Amino acid sequence: MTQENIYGNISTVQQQMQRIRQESGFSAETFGHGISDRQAIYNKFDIDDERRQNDTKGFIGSRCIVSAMLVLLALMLAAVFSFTSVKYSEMSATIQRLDMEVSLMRENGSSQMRKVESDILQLKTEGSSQMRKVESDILQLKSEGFEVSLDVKKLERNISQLKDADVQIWTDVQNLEKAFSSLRSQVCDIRSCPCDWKEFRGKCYYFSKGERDWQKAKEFCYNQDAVLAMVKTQQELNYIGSQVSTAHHLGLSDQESESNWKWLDESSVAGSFWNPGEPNNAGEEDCGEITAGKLNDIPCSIKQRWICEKTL
Ligand SMILES: [Ca+2]
Ligand SMILES: [Ca+2]
Repeated sequence: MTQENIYGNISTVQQQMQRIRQESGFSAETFGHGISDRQAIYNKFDIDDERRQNDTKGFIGSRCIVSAMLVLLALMLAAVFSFTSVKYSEMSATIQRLDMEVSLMRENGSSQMRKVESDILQLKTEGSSQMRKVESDILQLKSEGFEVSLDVKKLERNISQLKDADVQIWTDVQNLEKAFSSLRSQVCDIRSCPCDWKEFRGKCYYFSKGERDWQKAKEFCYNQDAVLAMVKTQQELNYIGSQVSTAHHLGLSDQESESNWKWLDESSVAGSFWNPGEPNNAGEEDCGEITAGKLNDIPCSIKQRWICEKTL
């Protein structure tokens, strides 16, 4: 639609409005303004009174309804305002209370945080103290372990010294036995045999009081410038047998050759000197003894009394 068409339409409408005014007789100033305008209309078109009264009553009733609605609206607005005010007051109180609670929580949180920090510091302090205690204990244990090690080494040295002393004691015993034998010979030189020795047909015999194995007994006799007794005659066997009531080692063995029994001077032994059934080598018996007046073979490790002899 062009601008010229629009202006043409407007002009057409204005002309129609002017024509309507002229036909109805209303001026532009009175058309559409209140009761006076209506009255003018009534008068113009000659409307009867009853219709006019009804129309006026309806108009007045409409105004009353509008007024009542306005009052009701005002009351509703007042109620809404009152309700809003109450809610606002409650919300303000709630917000204030929440602010206080937040402040209190912050304060409590700070207090608890300080408490936690204090606990952590205390734990660190206690932990350091415990660590120092453990380190001290470790050092003490190391020191004690070192002392124990020293004690063990000291005991080992003592044991070694005791072993050396045992060897020395045994050597001393042998030397004392030699010295004792020499002294006894000097004291008893007026006699045929040393003190505590017995003489029989040109020989001196020593009957021990202690007990030793065959080898130790042999060494004892050697230290006495004697030998384990060798029985060469029946008379000698009878004599020795009469002097002892228990078994005694003699200078007899088959250690060099099994069943080849010889005296220490390599001489043979008479077969009739053996007890019946001997020598039987029962359980490896390689050393000779006298028991019950005759000979028997026994293990060399048996410790028992022995007899030494030496020639006058
Ligand atoms: Ca044997
Ligand atoms: Ca035997």
